[in-house]
Amino acid sequence: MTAPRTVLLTGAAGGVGTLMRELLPPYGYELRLLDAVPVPEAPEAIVADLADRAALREAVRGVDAIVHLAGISVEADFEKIMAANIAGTHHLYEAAREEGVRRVVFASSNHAVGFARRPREGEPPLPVDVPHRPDTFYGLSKCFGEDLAQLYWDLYGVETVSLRIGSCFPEPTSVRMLSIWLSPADCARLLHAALTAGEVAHTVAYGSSANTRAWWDLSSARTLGYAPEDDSEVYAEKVIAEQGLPAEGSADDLYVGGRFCTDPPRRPH
Ligand code: NAI
Ligand code: 15L
Repeated sequence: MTAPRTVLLTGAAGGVGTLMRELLPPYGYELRLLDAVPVPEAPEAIVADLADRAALREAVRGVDAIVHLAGISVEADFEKIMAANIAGTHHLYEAAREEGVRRVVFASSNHAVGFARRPREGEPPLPVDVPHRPDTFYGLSKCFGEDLAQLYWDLYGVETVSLRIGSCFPEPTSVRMLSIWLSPADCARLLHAALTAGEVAHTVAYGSSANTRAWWDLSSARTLGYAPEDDSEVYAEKVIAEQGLPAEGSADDLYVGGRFCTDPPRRPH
């Protein structure tokens, strides 16, 4: 596909959205911003909930692609996840279909496969084609998003890259994050690759940096053109000194999703 220029960024007021508002424009994108809450220092941003189908249709009109970050990003009551992440993502895809937007980059999550065992030392990295194994209703909503993306490709030719993001924060703050950290700069590289790769149909890729302790097979992301440059190892000594290694047999030790499997962080009611 021709390189997209105008990109709708949903979830623009959130953590990743805030980072990407700074890091994506240098790649040549003109961002149209959307969030349910006002976006700081961006009065031009569209303030709309994913429940508002008319607003979504208007928001996607004329864009070349969509980066879909909006949604609940931790565990919550099923009804809330249902509205924001499941129905909301469906509304966005419908708007894309109706307005002829050809490509979506969907922020999936490692929690779509959170109950998968994390590889031990010497074992091969986790491939993208492991069966879905969500650890929460939140993870389940990401499984839905990936399947919805496949459906919209098969039925309507709307392409998606579903990125199973690890932990995208300025720095890794836990031992688990040393394996799954996606630096903000690498996140921008990955989004750029997902936006500009040739035919992608529905491609699923893990999103992490070139971490020494990486758990995931990044070949799918690399095929898109992603070349990560950062490695969490520079933070390892500090993080391990502060926290120690996860206890053997703990969720952080056993599973990709870590504590989401047993004690997930929750959005307040
Ligand atoms: P965040 O919680 O900081 O931001 C999410 C944004 O979506 C918020 O600004 C919120 O207002 C907006 N939003 C929520 N419900 C909405 C609705 N119904 N309509 C419109 N906007 C709505 O999350 P973060 O960390 O920025 O993550 C962005 C995306 O990436 C999320 O979809 C998250 O699930 C996914 N992700 C993030 C990871 C990370 O490490 N930060 C890891 C894996 C996936
Ligand atoms: C996610 O999917 C969350 O959105 C993010 O807040 C982090 O908790 C991340 O996964 C993680 O697994 O560290």
